[in-house]
Amino acid sequence: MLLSLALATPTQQYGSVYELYFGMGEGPAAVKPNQATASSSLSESNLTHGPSRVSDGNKSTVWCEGQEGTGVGASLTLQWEQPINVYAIEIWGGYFLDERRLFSNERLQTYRILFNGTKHLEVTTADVVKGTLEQSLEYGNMLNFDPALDGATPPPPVTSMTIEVVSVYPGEKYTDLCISEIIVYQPPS
Ligand SMILES: [Ca+2]
Repeated sequence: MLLSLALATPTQQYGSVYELYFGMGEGPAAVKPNQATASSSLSESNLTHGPSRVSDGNKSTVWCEGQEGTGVGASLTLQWEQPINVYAIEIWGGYFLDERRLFSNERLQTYRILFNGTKHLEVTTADVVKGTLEQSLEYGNMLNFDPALDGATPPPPVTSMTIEVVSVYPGEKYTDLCISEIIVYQPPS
Protein backbone atom coordinates (compact mmCIF):
# COMPACT_ATOMS: atom_id res chain seq x y z
CA MET A 1 0.00 0.00 0.00
CA LEU A 2 1.02 3.62 -0.31
CA LEU A 3 1.31 5.66 2.81
CA SER A 4 2.27 9.29 2.88
CA LEU A 5 4.57 10.45 5.62
CA ALA A 6 6.30 13.73 6.19
CA LEU A 7 9.59 13.44 7.99
CA ALA A 8 9.65 14.79 11.53
CA THR A 9 11.15 18.13 10.63
CA PRO A 10 10.72 20.93 13.19
CA THR A 11 7.92 22.49 11.16
CA GLN A 12 5.18 20.29 9.73
CA GLN A 13 3.09 21.36 6.78
CA TYR A 14 -0.31 20.34 5.50
CA GLY A 15 -0.37 18.76 2.06
CA SER A 16 3.40 18.18 2.02
CA VAL A 17 4.45 14.56 2.02
CA TYR A 18 6.92 11.85 1.30
CA GLU A 19 5.30 8.80 -0.24
CA LEU A 20 6.65 5.53 1.02
CA TYR A 21 5.95 2.10 -0.26
CA PHE A 22 5.83 -0.70 2.25
CA GLY A 23 5.90 -3.57 -0.25
CA MET A 24 3.70 -6.60 -0.09
CA GLY A 25 3.10 -6.68 3.67
CA GLU A 26 0.46 -4.87 5.63
CA GLY A 27 1.00 -1.12 5.90
CA PRO A 28 0.77 0.89 9.11
CA ALA A 29 -2.68 0.52 10.61
CA ALA A 30 -4.65 3.28 12.28
CA VAL A 31 -5.62 2.32 15.82
CA LYS A 32 -8.62 4.08 17.29
CA PRO A 33 -8.50 5.12 20.93
CA ASN A 34 -10.97 3.62 23.40
CA GLN A 35 -11.44 6.94 25.15
CA ALA A 36 -10.88 10.65 24.54
CA THR A 37 -10.92 13.34 27.22
CA ALA A 38 -10.13 17.05 27.18
CA SER A 39 -9.42 19.92 29.54
CA SER A 40 -12.65 21.56 28.31
CA SER A 41 -15.08 21.40 25.40
CA LEU A 42 -17.08 24.08 23.60
CA SER A 43 -20.87 23.80 23.53
CA GLU A 44 -23.10 25.83 21.23
CA SER A 45 -26.88 25.48 21.21
CA ASN A 46 -27.52 21.72 21.48
CA LEU A 47 -24.09 20.61 20.19
CA THR A 48 -20.92 19.92 22.17
CA HIS A 49 -17.65 19.77 20.26
CA GLY A 50 -16.33 16.98 22.46
CA PRO A 51 -12.95 15.22 22.31
CA SER A 52 -14.21 11.97 20.74
CA ARG A 53 -14.75 14.01 17.56
CA VAL A 54 -11.00 13.88 16.81
CA SER A 55 -11.22 10.13 16.24
CA ASP A 56 -14.51 9.73 14.37
CA GLY A 57 -12.83 9.56 10.94
CA ASN A 58 -14.53 12.77 9.84
CA LYS A 59 -12.60 16.00 9.20
CA SER A 60 -15.85 17.97 9.29
CA THR A 61 -16.33 17.32 13.01
CA VAL A 62 -14.03 18.81 15.65
CA TRP A 63 -13.07 19.03 19.25
CA CYS A 64 -12.98 22.68 20.32
CA GLU A 65 -11.74 23.77 23.71
CA GLY A 66 -14.23 25.76 25.76
CA GLN A 67 -11.98 27.64 28.14
CA GLU A 68 -11.85 31.41 28.60
CA GLY A 69 -9.63 33.21 26.10
CA THR A 70 -7.38 31.44 23.62
CA GLY A 71 -6.69 27.70 23.41
CA VAL A 72 -3.17 28.04 24.83
CA GLY A 73 -2.82 25.57 27.69
CA ALA A 74 -5.73 23.38 26.61
CA SER A 75 -5.12 19.65 26.34
CA LEU A 76 -6.66 16.53 24.88
CA THR A 77 -5.86 12.93 25.82
CA LEU A 78 -6.48 9.73 23.88
CA GLN A 79 -6.37 6.39 25.71
CA TRP A 80 -6.09 2.77 24.64
CA GLU A 81 -7.04 -0.24 26.74
CA GLN A 82 -4.12 -2.24 25.34
CA PRO A 83 -0.65 -0.67 24.94
CA ILE A 84 0.12 0.31 21.35
CA ASN A 85 3.33 0.98 19.46
CA VAL A 86 3.24 4.41 17.84
CA TYR A 87 4.64 4.55 14.32
CA ALA A 88 3.13 7.79 13.03
CA ILE A 89 0.60 10.41 14.06
CA GLU A 90 -1.54 12.41 11.67
CA ILE A 91 -2.92 15.65 13.09
CA TRP A 92 -5.49 17.99 11.61
CA GLY A 93 -5.11 21.01 13.90
CA GLY A 94 -8.02 23.17 12.82
CA TYR A 95 -11.68 23.18 11.87
CA PHE A 96 -11.25 21.67 8.40
CA LEU A 97 -14.95 21.64 7.44
CA ASP A 98 -14.41 24.70 5.22
CA GLU A 99 -12.17 27.78 4.95
CA ARG A 100 -14.60 30.01 6.80
CA ARG A 101 -14.56 27.81 9.88
CA LEU A 102 -10.86 27.04 9.54
CA PHE A 103 -9.84 30.71 9.69
CA SER A 104 -12.63 31.92 11.99
CA ASN A 105 -11.27 29.67 14.73
CA GLU A 106 -7.79 29.07 16.12
CA ARG A 107 -5.41 26.52 14.59
CA LEU A 108 -2.63 24.54 16.21
CA GLN A 109 0.78 26.17 15.98
CA THR A 110 3.04 24.61 18.60
CA TYR A 111 2.07 21.69 20.82
CA ARG A 112 3.63 19.13 23.11
CA ILE A 113 3.03 15.43 22.81
CA LEU A 114 3.05 13.44 26.04
CA PHE A 115 3.04 9.65 26.06
CA ASN A 116 1.89 7.89 29.24
CA GLY A 117 1.96 11.33 30.90
CA THR A 118 5.60 12.10 30.02
CA LYS A 119 6.62 14.84 27.60
CA HIS A 120 8.13 13.33 24.47
CA LEU A 121 8.19 15.95 21.74
CA GLU A 122 7.31 19.54 20.89
CA VAL A 123 6.08 20.20 17.36
CA THR A 124 5.45 23.36 15.37
CA THR A 125 2.97 23.28 12.50
CA ALA A 126 2.94 25.65 9.55
CA ASP A 127 -0.39 27.43 9.11
CA VAL A 128 -2.69 26.54 6.23
CA VAL A 129 -2.28 29.05 3.40
CA LYS A 130 -5.54 30.80 2.53
CA GLY A 131 -7.05 29.63 -0.73
CA THR A 132 -5.30 26.25 -0.56
CA LEU A 133 -7.72 24.29 1.60
CA GLU A 134 -8.33 21.75 -1.15
CA GLN A 135 -4.63 20.87 -1.49
CA SER A 136 -4.14 21.04 2.26
CA LEU A 137 -6.90 18.48 2.73
CA GLU A 138 -4.85 15.90 0.82
CA TYR A 139 -2.62 15.18 3.81
CA GLY A 140 -2.57 16.09 7.45
CA ASN A 141 0.56 16.77 9.43
CA MET A 142 2.35 13.43 9.70
CA LEU A 143 4.75 12.89 12.58
CA ASN A 144 6.90 9.88 11.92
CA PHE A 145 8.48 7.81 14.70
CA ASP A 146 10.42 5.44 12.47
CA PRO A 147 14.18 5.84 13.09
CA ALA A 148 14.84 4.30 9.66
CA LEU A 149 13.02 7.28 8.13
CA ASP A 150 14.75 9.97 10.23
CA GLY A 151 11.69 10.06 12.44
CA ALA A 152 11.41 11.15 16.04
CA THR A 153 12.47 8.74 18.78
CA PRO A 154 9.69 6.17 19.15
CA PRO A 155 7.98 6.08 22.53
CA PRO A 156 7.65 2.92 24.63
CA PRO A 157 4.31 1.13 24.24
CA VAL A 158 1.65 3.67 25.17
CA THR A 159 -1.80 3.60 26.69
CA SER A 160 -2.24 7.37 26.57
CA MET A 161 -1.24 10.28 24.38
CA THR A 162 -1.82 13.90 25.33
CA ILE A 163 -1.64 16.97 23.11
CA GLU A 164 -0.89 20.17 25.07
CA VAL A 165 -1.38 23.44 23.22
CA VAL A 166 1.63 25.76 23.50
CA SER A 167 0.62 28.36 20.88
CA VAL A 168 -2.05 28.91 18.25
CA TYR A 169 -2.62 30.81 15.03
CA PRO A 170 -5.35 33.32 15.91
CA GLY A 171 -8.90 32.96 14.66
CA GLU A 172 -10.43 35.89 12.79
CA LYS A 173 -13.67 35.68 14.77
CA TYR A 174 -13.24 33.36 17.73
CA THR A 175 -10.67 32.47 20.39
CA ASP A 176 -11.48 28.76 20.20
CA LEU A 177 -8.89 26.18 19.18
CA CYS A 178 -10.35 23.28 17.19
CA ILE A 179 -8.85 19.97 16.02
CA SER A 180 -10.57 17.93 13.30
CA GLU A 181 -8.73 14.62 13.56
CA ILE A 182 -5.85 12.86 15.30
CA ILE A 183 -4.98 9.48 13.76
CA VAL A 184 -2.42 7.21 15.41
CA TYR A 185 -0.76 4.48 13.36
CA GLN A 186 0.92 1.29 14.55
CA PRO A 187 3.99 -0.03 12.69
CA PRO A 188 3.55 -2.10 9.53
CA SER A 189 3.56 -5.80 10.31
CA1 LIG B 1 -13.53 14.65 13.43
